[in-house]
Amino acid sequence: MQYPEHLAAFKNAFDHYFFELGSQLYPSSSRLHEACRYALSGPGKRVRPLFIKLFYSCFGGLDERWLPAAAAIEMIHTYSLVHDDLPCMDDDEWRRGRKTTHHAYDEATALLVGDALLSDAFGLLATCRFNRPQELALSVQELARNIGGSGMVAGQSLDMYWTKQSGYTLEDLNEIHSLKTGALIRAAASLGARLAGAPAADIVKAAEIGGKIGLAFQIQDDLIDIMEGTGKSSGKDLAQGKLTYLQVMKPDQAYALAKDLTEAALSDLRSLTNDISKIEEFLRLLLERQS
Ligand code: GRG
Repeated sequence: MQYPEHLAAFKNAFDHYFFELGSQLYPSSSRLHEACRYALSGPGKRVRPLFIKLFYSCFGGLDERWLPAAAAIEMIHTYSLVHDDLPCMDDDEWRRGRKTTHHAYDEATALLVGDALLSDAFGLLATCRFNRPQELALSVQELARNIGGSGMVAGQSLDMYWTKQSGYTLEDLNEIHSLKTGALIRAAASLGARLAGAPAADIVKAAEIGGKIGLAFQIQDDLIDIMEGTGKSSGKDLAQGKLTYLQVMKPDQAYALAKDLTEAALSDLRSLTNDISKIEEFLRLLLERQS
């Protein structure tokens, strides 16, 4: 996916910070540290870090305080991918154009890489500077809720339960993907707003907007699976009996749903803040992405 200049600048700033951080957190030549650096150095799109930055700026944040928060969220995202790729889950050999961590190393190491990234992400979040000290505790609580046993992990569990089973509805799909994909983007949106010092009511709304954006992102991810020449192995999700929106609706309906969710997110944002142009540009880019 090609980012316009200003988004590419944010992404470059993030990548620079993130790679330095990987070397600082995991400096040794131990197998675990090497594997952590390997997992962190995969070329991701950095969608969640960019959402933190964009929500931070949107609610008036001006400095670089978004970087550690964005890195914490990307570490959690990376942990979820490393664990999702394991043989007991999605059993994937390739991720971000490279061997998955358990193929490059071994299963036990990949499991421990995920454990390390998840734990160290919270350590990093604890270093973030908020305008009001109590906001840090609220952020930790909110992030944990979004990714834990009633958040992303619950979504993954439901996804595994329903994969290869029939009979699920659009409501089931919405619930699963709101948890599995939406919850982390929800957390990114509210964390960006909270760091910028937004009022409590706006932080709640930012989280809701993040949830809508997360679902639209997942629907587009499902559409990419059936597109030719997108870099994803075409039709892999469908062939593996994975839970996708295209099991319950046609591609044009799925695209319309993603578009509606994006427009609803933008309209909600407009009622909160004046300058949404950069988020709007990013959302439209994500809606039309092919990778
Ligand atoms: C193992 C607890 C646990 C959770 C796993 C994130 C996840 C939950 C599974 C990954 C598989 C998947 C396709 C999830 C849907 C969310 C999604 C589209 C992830 C890929 O995110 P991108 O496209 O990836 O932002 P990059 O590589 O660009 O960071």
